[in-house]
Amino acid sequence: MSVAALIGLGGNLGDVRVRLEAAIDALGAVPGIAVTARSRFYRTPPWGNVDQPDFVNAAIAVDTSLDAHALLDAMLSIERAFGRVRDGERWGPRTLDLDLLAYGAAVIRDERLDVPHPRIPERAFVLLPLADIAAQATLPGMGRVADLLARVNVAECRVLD
Ligand code: PH2
Ligand code: MG
Ligand code: MG
Repeated sequence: MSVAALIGLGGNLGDVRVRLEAAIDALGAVPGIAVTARSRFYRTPPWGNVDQPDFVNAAIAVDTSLDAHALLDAMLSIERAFGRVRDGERWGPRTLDLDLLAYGAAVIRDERLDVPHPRIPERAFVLLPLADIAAQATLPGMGRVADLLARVNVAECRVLD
């Protein structure tokens, strides 16, 4: 059985775009993960801690035979492989951040996972790329991606070509 999952990608240190491309390839190379759609890349102002460089953000859809925790483990190992250091600073600068946004229609809240990602509705940098690949998707408890996107300010986000 395979599940359609949505993953957000971001980073703001070094050549992020090249790294995001490589991370997408690395995810697709994991047994049990197939990348089915990818968004455009966006330059977005930092959210949370604003005293850091702009981010590049994207989103992908995958079909996966992995359960949500195994998928998370694969994502964390790719973050580490691409130089992610977790220094404990919340919302600080990072080389690569992979966030599990949705896992089918599942609602998962445990010590490792919070899915759908609870801050999706307030984040243009997540919703904008997500709408490229899943505008009509309904996130459990949150509503349709397109409707959520209509409620956030995207004025300072730019598509990269
Ligand atoms: N990620 C954060 C904190 N702030 N801001 C933008 N624009 N994009 C991000 O991916 C991002 C952020 C923590 O994961
Ligand atoms: Mg994140
Ligand atoms: Mg993260």
